[in-house]
Amino acid sequence: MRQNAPVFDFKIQSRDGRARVGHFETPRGVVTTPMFMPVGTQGTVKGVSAQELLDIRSQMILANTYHLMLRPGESLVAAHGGLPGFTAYPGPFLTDSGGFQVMSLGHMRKITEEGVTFKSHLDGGLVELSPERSVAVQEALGADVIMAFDECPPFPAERDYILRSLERTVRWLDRCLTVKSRPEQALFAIVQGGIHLDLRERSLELTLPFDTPGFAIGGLAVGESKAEMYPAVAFTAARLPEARPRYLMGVGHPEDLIAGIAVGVDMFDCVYPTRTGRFGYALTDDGRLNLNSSAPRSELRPIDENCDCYACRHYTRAYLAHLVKAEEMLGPRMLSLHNLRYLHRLVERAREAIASQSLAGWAQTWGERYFKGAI
Ligand code: PRF
Ligand code: ZN
Repeated sequence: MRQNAPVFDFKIQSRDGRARVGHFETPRGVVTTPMFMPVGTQGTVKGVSAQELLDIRSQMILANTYHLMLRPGESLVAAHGGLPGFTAYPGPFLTDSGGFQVMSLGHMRKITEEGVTFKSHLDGGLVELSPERSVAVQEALGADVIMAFDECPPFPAERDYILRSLERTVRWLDRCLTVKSRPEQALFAIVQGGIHLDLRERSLELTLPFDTPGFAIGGLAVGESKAEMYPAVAFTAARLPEARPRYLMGVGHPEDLIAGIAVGVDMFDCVYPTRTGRFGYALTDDGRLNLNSSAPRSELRPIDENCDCYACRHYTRAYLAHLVKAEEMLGPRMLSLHNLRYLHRLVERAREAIASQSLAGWAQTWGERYFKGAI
């Protein structure tokens, strides 16, 4: 029997052009959109504690089926009552289905109608993942939103391959919904089709009838240029139902969030803020500040005067640059925390701009300063 969440009541409060501010309720709390999800692949946002995630007002954390099924195994997570018990983060979670991670991390992948067989990146053992197994693992992990098991073709890929792949992704969606058994979890479908608008159209035509409580835009940010990605995002978002949250997977950079929000995207996730933080970079309205360089080492001001994160309230650029230089772990930790807060604040500011019908002007001003940003 097909089971999905009784559509979790996505409500839109305000609009500005195609952009919207909305919210939806999950069993673990309300999520206000547009929003950005920190990536906690292994059940931890690298270097950031659950309390710190709450402090910077994260709303929902992304975790991965692929990694957690291989280690520590979903039963151990289930024994803790699911991801919130395991990780001590009490708010909403979303789990990705594993297909994308198999493609980017697994070795010797074999994709058939049944599913994917691959060698574990941990011990080389053969592992199988299918729509049924992905849903079973995601049910054990206990996230509030779970994702359909899909295939994200590499970039570039043959048109014909992308077409056959997106059709199979729809058959996999059907199988996911058939075995899904926990009504409190909402399953989002994923639209594929690469950068080809006619293939996006085909994917939409086949996927929309499933009327899932939310829809994701997959298959992008895999190596194509922004000039190729943005039209595909705009095209797809414009054809997704108004009354469902739209999630652009694996995106992105601050400018991608703003571009996505402008065309009606509601949810984003990306490793960028934490990864670039680990490399010693801090996001600011004046661009990306490199704390590996010499200039910040003498600056007695915070990364960002307007930021309310712990790092900006307590530390100077000079101190943080010292931590980075000395390879002290507090450095990458604080930069990850700040960068996540920067993206949360960015979407908060976008929500305010939408509510006051000033998104285009705000985005223009933000972009001019961010890209001038020779700091
Ligand atoms: N599918 C899934 N997860 C993803 C993607 C996808 O296409 C992407 C694409 N950038 C990121 N994460 N399941
Ligand atoms: Zn900060």
